[in-house]
Amino acid sequence: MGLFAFLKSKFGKKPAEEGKKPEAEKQDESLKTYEKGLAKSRKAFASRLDELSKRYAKVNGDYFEELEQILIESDVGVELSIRLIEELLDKSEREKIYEPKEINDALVDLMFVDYATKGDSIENEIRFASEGPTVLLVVGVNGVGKTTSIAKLAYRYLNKGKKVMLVAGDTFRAGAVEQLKIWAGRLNCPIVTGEENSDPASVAFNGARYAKENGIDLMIVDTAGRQQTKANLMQELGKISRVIGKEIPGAPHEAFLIIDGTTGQNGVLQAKAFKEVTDLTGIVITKMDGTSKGGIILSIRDELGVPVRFMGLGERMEDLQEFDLDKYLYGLLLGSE
Ligand SMILES: Nc1nc2c(ncn2[C@@H]2O[C@H](COP(=O)(O)OP(=O)(O)OP(=O)(O)O)[C@@H](O)[C@H]2O)c(=O)[nH]1
Ligand SMILES: [Mg+2]
Repeated sequence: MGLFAFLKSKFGKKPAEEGKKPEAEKQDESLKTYEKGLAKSRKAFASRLDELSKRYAKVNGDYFEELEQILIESDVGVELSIRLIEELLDKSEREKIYEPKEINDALVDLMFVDYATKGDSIENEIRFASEGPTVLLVVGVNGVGKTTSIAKLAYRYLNKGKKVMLVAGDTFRAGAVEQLKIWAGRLNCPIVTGEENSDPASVAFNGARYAKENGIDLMIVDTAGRQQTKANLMQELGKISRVIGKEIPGAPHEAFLIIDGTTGQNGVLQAKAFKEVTDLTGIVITKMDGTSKGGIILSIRDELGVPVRFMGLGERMEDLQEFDLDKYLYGLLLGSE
């Protein structure tokens, strides 16, 4: 069975069932969030694939060229797009597939296989240390959604019964500490802050102390937005990590880079630069609801091998979803509307 058929049978509309289990309801909610959050991307990608397949009776060179263009414009990345099209051409010739719809299905299969076979495991939830506090460091350029994603992640793990605390490591931007304090108040979780313009590493140190002494399960460290081209600011991240690691062995256990999904291929450049100074364990792509270029996820995976762990599909707390490849492809290709 091709992936198209598989996704349809997995997620396609089923008649309403009485007395659904809470777990199944959660799954439905999550799928709806994907469908809604990826509406723009779906419109740009799936509708164009569909439209293309209707214009050609049989695939030919022009068809593949148009297909490549759609991939590139959806931010799948030039290199990966070219490779996908080459593989597709090969398959078409080898297996004598000339039907446009079949080719499109095969493309989706290739996208799936390409993603699923790269890099490490596909477990996306935060991996908790076997004992002591688990530390998550959150980094990224300015305005990508670090602080709000932190709030959403805190919300997620508070709901799972974890003791969560926040550390206001952005001592640089006026108002940043206040912003995180407001979130801590709303979420009702402890926060460690420092003075404006104080050394973020010392705030992180105080945070780590607090976490150890108060039996915290998850300590999330916010950091100031920084351009990947500013060497001194990038090195500061290394210092923060080292200081935390001295207090809590193995920390930071997780380091997430936040990328704004609307920035396109520049996100890939950011990821490369941040990867050099921190041991990134995951990527969170935000604002997917605001872009029609949902293919960015594939190119990030292709070029970095760092997994996308969470995806921001809107502004509600629940809109930060664990990344799920099936749901993503469903939302990108088949969802409602
Ligand atoms: N629509 C949408 N908006 C988002 C999402 N994630 C974040 N935002 C918005 O993006 C804006 C910036 O978010 P912040 O969390 O303050 O970004 P930041 O990276 O902490 O910014 P700096 O601290 O200034 O570097 C806010 O208006 C958020 O509401 C998302 O998934 N979807
Ligand atoms: Mg911030």
